[in-house]
Amino acid sequence: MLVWPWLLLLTPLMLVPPHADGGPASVVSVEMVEFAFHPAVIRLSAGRPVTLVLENRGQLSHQFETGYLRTVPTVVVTDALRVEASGVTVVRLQPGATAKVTFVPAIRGRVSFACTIEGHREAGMAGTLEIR
Ligand SMILES: [Cu+2]
Repeated sequence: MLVWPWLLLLTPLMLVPPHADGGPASVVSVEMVEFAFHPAVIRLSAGRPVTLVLENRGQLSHQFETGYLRTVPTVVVTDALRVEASGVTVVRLQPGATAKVTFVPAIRGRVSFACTIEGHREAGMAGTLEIR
C-alpha cells in the first residue's frame, strides 16, 4: 500500500511509544467507505491510550485527517511500516488497507476529523472525536 515517506522527513521520531505510560491501549475499529466513517463519533478518554484501527472497506482511497494529532506522539502501523512521531495528521489508506493509529488523548473536547480527499468530506465523510 501507499505509505507516506514525507512523514519520516517532516516529523521527529519519538523514542517512547505512547502506550508506555497508561497501560494497554483500548481499541476502536473505524470503517471507511464511500462516503462515511463508521462510527462517525469516536469517544475517547483523556489519558487513556487508544488504538484506532482504520480499515478502508470502500472501492476508493480514503484518508483519516485530524488536527488533534498534530501535537500528540502517535504510532502508526501499517502492513508496510511503523512510524512513531508527533505531527501525524493524515493517514491515507488504499482500498482494503488497514492502519493502526495509537496515541494518548491529552486534551478534552470535541474535534472534527474527515477524509480530506477532494469531495469526500463534502459527501459526508467526516466525524467527531469526543475526548472526555
Ligand atoms: Cu475518502
